[in-house]
Amino acid sequence: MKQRILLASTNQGKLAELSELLGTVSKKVDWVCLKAYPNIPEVVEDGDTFAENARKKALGYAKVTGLWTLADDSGLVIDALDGQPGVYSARYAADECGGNRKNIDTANYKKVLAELKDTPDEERIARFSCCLCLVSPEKILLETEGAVEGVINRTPLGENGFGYDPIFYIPSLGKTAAQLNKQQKNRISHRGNAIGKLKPLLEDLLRVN
Ligand code: ITT
Repeated sequence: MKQRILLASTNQGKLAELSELLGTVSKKVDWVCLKAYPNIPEVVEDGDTFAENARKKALGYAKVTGLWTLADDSGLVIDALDGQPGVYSARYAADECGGNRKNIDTANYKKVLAELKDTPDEERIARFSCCLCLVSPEKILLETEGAVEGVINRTPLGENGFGYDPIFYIPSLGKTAAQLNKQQKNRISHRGNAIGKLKPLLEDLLRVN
């Protein structure tokens, strides 16, 4: 029998991406996402780390629904900004753009570029980080973390992706994340990396359950 798992996100794109990256393991899962629970109270992401937020989200929704729940949290960590925007990545420039969700991605990366205006090239080191947490309503079952290292470019480049992708330059590829297609990004991304680590662990877990 398939194991039902709630993905703690309303983002259908995330569900499709997860299912694709998990490959055959995903066929053993009956996935649902938060769209199926329109009235569920939102779990506030107020942790200090990605791992804490993923854990909090997963346990919060699992307790309310009684389902195994998978949650993720991710963001951009910049060494020269003491780890900012970090857990604030999604809303880093929220004040500057008056809460206009449509422009938030551009406002966020423009704020990073402004903050790093005087930072020399060799100190513009950054990484995207992603934490995944799978829980039952009672306990944590699996946790994984993935990251991709890069450098903050001085100008935005590329049209693909979202968020900070246009300013995240990956030296080994000679491109920003926004210049990669979906397959290329999945291969190297923090999320792809964390899901890749989850895959064999989930396979084992589903075998014994
Ligand atoms: P949820 O509704 O599922 O929480 P979200 O958009 O808040 O989706 P995340 O928590 O995964 O997504 O990421 C937080 C922010 O970090 C996101 O809004 C982006 O600004 C940034 N980010 C995360 N992954 C990224 C990626 O692959 N490329 C560019 N920016 C990314």
